Amino acid sequence: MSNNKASDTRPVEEKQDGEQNSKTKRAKAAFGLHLDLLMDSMEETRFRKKHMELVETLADESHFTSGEVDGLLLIYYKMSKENIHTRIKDGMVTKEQFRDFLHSALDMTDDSLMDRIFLSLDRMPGKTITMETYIHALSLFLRGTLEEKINHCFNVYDSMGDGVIARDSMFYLLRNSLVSLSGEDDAEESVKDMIEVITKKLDIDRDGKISFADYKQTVLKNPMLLEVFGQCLPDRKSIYTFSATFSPNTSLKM
Ligand SMILES: [Ca+2]
Repeated sequence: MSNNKASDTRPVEEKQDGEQNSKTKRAKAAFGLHLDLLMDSMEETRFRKKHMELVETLADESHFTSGEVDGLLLIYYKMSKENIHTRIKDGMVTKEQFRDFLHSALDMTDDSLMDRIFLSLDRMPGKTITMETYIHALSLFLRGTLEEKINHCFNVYDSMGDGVIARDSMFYLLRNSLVSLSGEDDAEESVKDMIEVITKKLDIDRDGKISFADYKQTVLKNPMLLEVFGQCLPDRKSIYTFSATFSPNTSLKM
């Protein structure tokens, strides 16, 4: 296939444009830029007006103030604008975009658990996430209580959805997190040793499986064990850094 046709797609007037016109062009470009900025703030105002009630509802349901929800929804809005020429439903953010966002803004880079993390955050099928899910997820990640985090992590680890983490699930989870941490592939023996140690700590009723009750009781006493089977939450440093971008009082709160 020849790409001669595609090689010059500039409009005719631009092709005829000589050096003497470059000044005008720059002025036009600058004007266009101002217009864009103006459009942005007008759009933002419209967006804010449209979602005023939702902001209040989400502020009630989350650990954010309405000002913080507002700031976070603007980020959602900006992400959704990237989809303007795609077939994604107008104004929606895709799960893939949110995944990229968690990767870059909150440094959640361990891909082995990401699918499970998404199932825990959003049981809805489909490519996109709603503003509600987005705010609830960030509320958990940035401000979640220990109990909220316990529910989330257990959901992630309970891959069979039957309320217990059996030995083979432990093996799978620990092997994955060990391989992604150390890069070593022959982790089997270390994983078996880890299962012994962890079972001793977590399996309170000694039936060989970790139930939600086992896990919750242990982690409430010893929060260090929250992410014992792999990272399901952002680390403190990323939370702090990201919080500063939408909440002006971050340093006072930490
Ligand atoms: Ca048990």
